[in-house]
Amino acid sequence: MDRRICVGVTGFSGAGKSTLLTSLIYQLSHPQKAQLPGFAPALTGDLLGAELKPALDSGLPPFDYGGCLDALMSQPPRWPQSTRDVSALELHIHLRSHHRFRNAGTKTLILELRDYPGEWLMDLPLLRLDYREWCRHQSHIINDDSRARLAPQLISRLAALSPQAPAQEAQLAGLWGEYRQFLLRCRTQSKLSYLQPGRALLEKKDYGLLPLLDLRGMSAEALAAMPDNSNYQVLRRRYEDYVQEQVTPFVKSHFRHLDRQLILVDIIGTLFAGEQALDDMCLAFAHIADTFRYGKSGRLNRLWKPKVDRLLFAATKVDQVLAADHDALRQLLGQQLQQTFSGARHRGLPIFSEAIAAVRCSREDQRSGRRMLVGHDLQGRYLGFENAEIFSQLPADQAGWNHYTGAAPPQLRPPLGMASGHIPHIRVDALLNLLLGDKV
Ligand SMILES: Nc1nc2c(ncn2[C@@H]2O[C@H](COP(=O)(O)OP(=O)(O)OP(=O)(O)O)[C@@H](O)[C@H]2O)c(=O)[nH]1
Ligand SMILES: [Mg+2]
Repeated sequence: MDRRICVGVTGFSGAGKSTLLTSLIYQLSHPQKAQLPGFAPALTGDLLGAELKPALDSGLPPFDYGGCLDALMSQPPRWPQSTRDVSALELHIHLRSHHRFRNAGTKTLILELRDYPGEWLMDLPLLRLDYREWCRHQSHIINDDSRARLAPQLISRLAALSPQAPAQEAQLAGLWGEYRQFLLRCRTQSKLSYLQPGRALLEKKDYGLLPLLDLRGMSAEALAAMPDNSNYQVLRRRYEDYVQEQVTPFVKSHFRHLDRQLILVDIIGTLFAGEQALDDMCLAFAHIADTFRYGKSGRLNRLWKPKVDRLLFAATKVDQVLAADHDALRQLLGQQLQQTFSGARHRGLPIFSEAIAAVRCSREDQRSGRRMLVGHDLQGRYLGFENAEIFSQLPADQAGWNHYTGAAPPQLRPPLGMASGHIPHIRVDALLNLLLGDKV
């Protein structure tokens, strides 16, 4: 009997989704070359191999494994190209069967992997909120220092936009352009996570979805009675269209099929961006937690009875820091998750965390008695560096945060020599175990 499991792989742009999928597929398809001691079937020799097939039933475009692998294995090696859309694939994992009554001697686990942008996940809370509620929610978070200081003028202009005034197309279009730039700055400059509409970060489309930031003293009834051509009504309709045309189809056609969800987190990038970036990551975790707890929210619940039985968070690219710091990274991620998921609401949702590098780009060396990382930077220059030490507790004050400011480790190029058939990694086997250990 073949078994099937559908796993969603997500993370914000650049979190390492495509690279991890490529490494995972490669490791499982080449069990003799892969080093997967933490994955029981590989250790016992029961992992016979895996075949890649298109996930035809999903109706989704195929994940470009060939292209990603070619990039990693080319001379000089390159990273896969950035992807912007959802994609899927099936991996038929062949395992030796020890079942007494089966004579075939093998069994197959069909692992369907679906890669989709984490930015889409950040849009799911919209299903729980009507436009008025979303405005209040945005008004609350946008006035937080980490966002407010990036675009003070835009925020005052949005706050000054009168709900009842007749909408002026040119004014709204101008504001939307600025708002989109603001969201992009929140991501690239401040490494913030909880940004809506999430799709605006990925594509330059005219969603025109703006929050009205000052709805104080206006009841739901008063807002509903506003003229059809008022800013409030025009923006409310755009919001509803976005939810209807972008968010709902994603849940219906894709999201609700997931059995397990893997969420990749660039915790190194976030930590080195500072306290506000880390706080915002926790805010995003809280909303992810609510999404997977489905719970009480009418609309989301009608669309989706989640069957996700396991939520996995993985810190990626840990090869950018010394092995001595890997555990601190796991501790930090674990603490943030614990804070988010410890509430009664989330009890019973199994969550796990790991720290991995899909493709290990550095190795450790000893120079003048100090441990260092050596590798190549993105331009291919040979590099030796020691990263700022990572502590397993978050800094208690600004002075503590200064330790991380401006000290982010360099981005690395994939290592040479993978064409010989071995993709070095860190703890991808442990991740596999968390993902599939109970199914094989
Ligand atoms: N050092 C290191 N860097 C990595 C690793 N995986 C990914 N990266 C870096 O992260 C970047 C993004 O990786 P991708 O796999 O393209 O990430 P993604 O989540 O698919 O990104 P999008 O397609 O843009 O959404 C790469 O270009 C590398 O610079 C890793 O295991 N180690
Ligand atoms: Mg990608």
